[in-house]
Amino acid sequence: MPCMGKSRSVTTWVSAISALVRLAAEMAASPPPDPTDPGAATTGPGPRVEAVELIRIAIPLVAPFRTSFGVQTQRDVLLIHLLGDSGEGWGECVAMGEPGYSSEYTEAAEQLIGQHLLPRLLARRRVSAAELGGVLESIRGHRMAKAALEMAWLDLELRVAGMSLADYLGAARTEVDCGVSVGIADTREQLLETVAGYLDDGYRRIKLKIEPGLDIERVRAVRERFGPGVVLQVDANAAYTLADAEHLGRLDELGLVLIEQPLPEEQLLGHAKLARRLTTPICLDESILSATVAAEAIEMGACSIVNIKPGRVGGYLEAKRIHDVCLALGAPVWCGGMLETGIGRAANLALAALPGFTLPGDTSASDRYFHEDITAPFVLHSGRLRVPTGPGLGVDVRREVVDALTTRRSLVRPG
Ligand code: SMG
Ligand code: MG
Repeated sequence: MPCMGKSRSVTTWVSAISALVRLAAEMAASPPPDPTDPGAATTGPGPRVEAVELIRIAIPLVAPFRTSFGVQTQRDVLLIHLLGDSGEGWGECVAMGEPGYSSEYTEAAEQLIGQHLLPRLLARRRVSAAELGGVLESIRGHRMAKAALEMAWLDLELRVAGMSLADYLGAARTEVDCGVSVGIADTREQLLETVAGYLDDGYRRIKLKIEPGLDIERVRAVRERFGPGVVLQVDANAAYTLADAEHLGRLDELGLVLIEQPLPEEQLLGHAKLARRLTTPICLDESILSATVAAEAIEMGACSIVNIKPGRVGGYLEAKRIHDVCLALGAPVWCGGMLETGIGRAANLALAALPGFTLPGDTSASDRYFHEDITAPFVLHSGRLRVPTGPGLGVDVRREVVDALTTRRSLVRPG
């Protein structure tokens, strides 16, 4: 009976996928000691860190960036500067000045790092980047704070080893396709002008921020002005509810690559229900906190595409595990952005060079964000940025620029 045959094959297919998802989730929860896995393949016993500078900078944006949760006019960034017995390492915390994108924010991250994270790490003679997650496991959450430390540890460790982060993570390409995230504009005309400028710059994909009331007509205007050839997607930053499903369905005729995070962070089931009512694929950002969540979200149909932001998930090693899980499950991924300086941008480009990153990311050129960056600027060439090849993150920090932007500085030492 064809009907029974179909249901048997569907059952087999579902259980095969479930097994794969379980395996992926287990691997993500406790990665096996595989020497090709950066999480396991340490570059040595880990550096000895003698002091850590916590530096807060205020760096103005070239233009205000409005999202459904607020407007940014400058970035309040926490930088981590490790001073080790064998060299230095830099990290950047992606938390924003206010807890609008997620519950983390810069001031809290600085406090947590100084009072809870660094004391645990510095109490050990040596800690490798791969061990860092385990040492900090007893502290719940605060993934952006942990990721900033991991970035600095990776930079120091890989500089000593003479290896680039891209090679360490398993990069498959030397340059990556770049998209740009366009904030909510005051008027439709301003939006069209901004998009036109970015297309002239050569960006390969446009992401429009949306919110209720500034969505369908704005997106339609961009589609009509620039035509079907422009790769277009939208990001709601959790501004809708499931009751908006019919309204969001009006996006379906606009040929979008995806809609990013329409519902609040914790509503995985809500996203699964919404996905069944849209033809536009759902991509999750805020909701994806780990490789385990990514596997579960894909399995339950909450998303079919994942935005990977290392800061949001606790660091580059977890980001790599999410990449691996998504690749195994056939879900495309792309690298998100948090308005990073050249430090975080360098690391994101290394990640975005991994084979599963098949969609252009929010890895835009430095001049889209800042008049003057704290590293040499990343410049767009034919819509792409080059992946740094030098040891560690592969960038040198311009200390005089950092100093000029510094709003607070403290030094933490062991014991
Ligand atoms: O770095 O180009 C960037 C910003 C990309 O839109 C972007 N990020 O939800 O994806 C997102 C937002 C989070 C930060 S908004 C201040
Ligand atoms: Mg987003």
